[in-house]
Amino acid sequence: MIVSARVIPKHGYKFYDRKPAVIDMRADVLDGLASRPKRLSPKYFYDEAGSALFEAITELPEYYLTRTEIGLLETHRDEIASRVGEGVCLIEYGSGSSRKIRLLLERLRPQSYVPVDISKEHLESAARLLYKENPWLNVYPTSADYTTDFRLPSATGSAPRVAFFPGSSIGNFDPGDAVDFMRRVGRLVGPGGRLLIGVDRKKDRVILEAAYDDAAGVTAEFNRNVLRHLNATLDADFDTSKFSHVALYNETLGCIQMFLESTTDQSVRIAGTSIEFRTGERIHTENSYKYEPGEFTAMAEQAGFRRDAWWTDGRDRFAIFLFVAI
Ligand code: AVI
Repeated sequence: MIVSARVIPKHGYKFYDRKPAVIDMRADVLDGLASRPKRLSPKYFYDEAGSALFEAITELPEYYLTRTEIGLLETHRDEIASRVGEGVCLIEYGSGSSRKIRLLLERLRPQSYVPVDISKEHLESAARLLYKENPWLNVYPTSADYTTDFRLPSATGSAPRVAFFPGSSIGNFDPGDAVDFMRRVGRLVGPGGRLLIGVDRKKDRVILEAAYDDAAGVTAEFNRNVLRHLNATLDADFDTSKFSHVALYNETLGCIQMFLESTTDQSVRIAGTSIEFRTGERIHTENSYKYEPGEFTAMAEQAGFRRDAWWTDGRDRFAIFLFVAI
């Protein structure tokens, strides 16, 4: 019998539950709505209906982000693979349906793939499907809150680590939190480990505002769906027809800001508490920061990375960066 000199752990498929902390949604929502200006965390967008609406957003003609990033991954996957090397442990943050990683797997031939997501059920089914399609790959879905420290499955062994964070989801953090997040990623991948990350670039406000306020009104429904989610989960009685969707590019901050604006004076009950709204009053629901390549590179450097390579599209809309942890 021939025994390979290099022992690669082989477990096929294994689910890891890192037990993400359960948030007190009631307290968090009431606290946000008691703030001035009122705010709701974007994490409440993503119930089942919200996740489906987000998928629909990614197909919209105005929402160039997803298709531009996919184009970049397709065009540059050979170079990405040759820089990253084979046999790595590939960790995807907020993996969702693992759609984008499929573009890289054949070229990268990683030793293991660790999709990390807070939702257990969706993570399980998406990871099982990916394993079925790629039986040569160790797939270790890990349910964890990636904005906090979490342990990688021990089965990933000593393979070099590569974190993948596509979709410009980094833009939904405030810049200081984005640097803290990347510092955390740097600790997880260790010196020499890598971060492959997609970032939406600054551009003309007309293009940006259309991407977040599409003609078909899908983003408006996505925004309003947060109120439906509160109605279902916190026994609230929001009338969604009395809130309009607002998406504005704040040039000073370099971010799209989304709001729900009350179209009338109204009172809403949430978990037994009354919240008053004046006509024109807004709830801030999301920030989506846009970065120039130099600006984002400086943030990654602050977090302890150096830039190895980066790629952008012909219209300078989106960028993918490959960083190495120092
Ligand atoms: C998930 N995230 C990167 C999206 C974005 O573009 O900031 C969320 C989104 N909000 C409205 N449209 C899409």
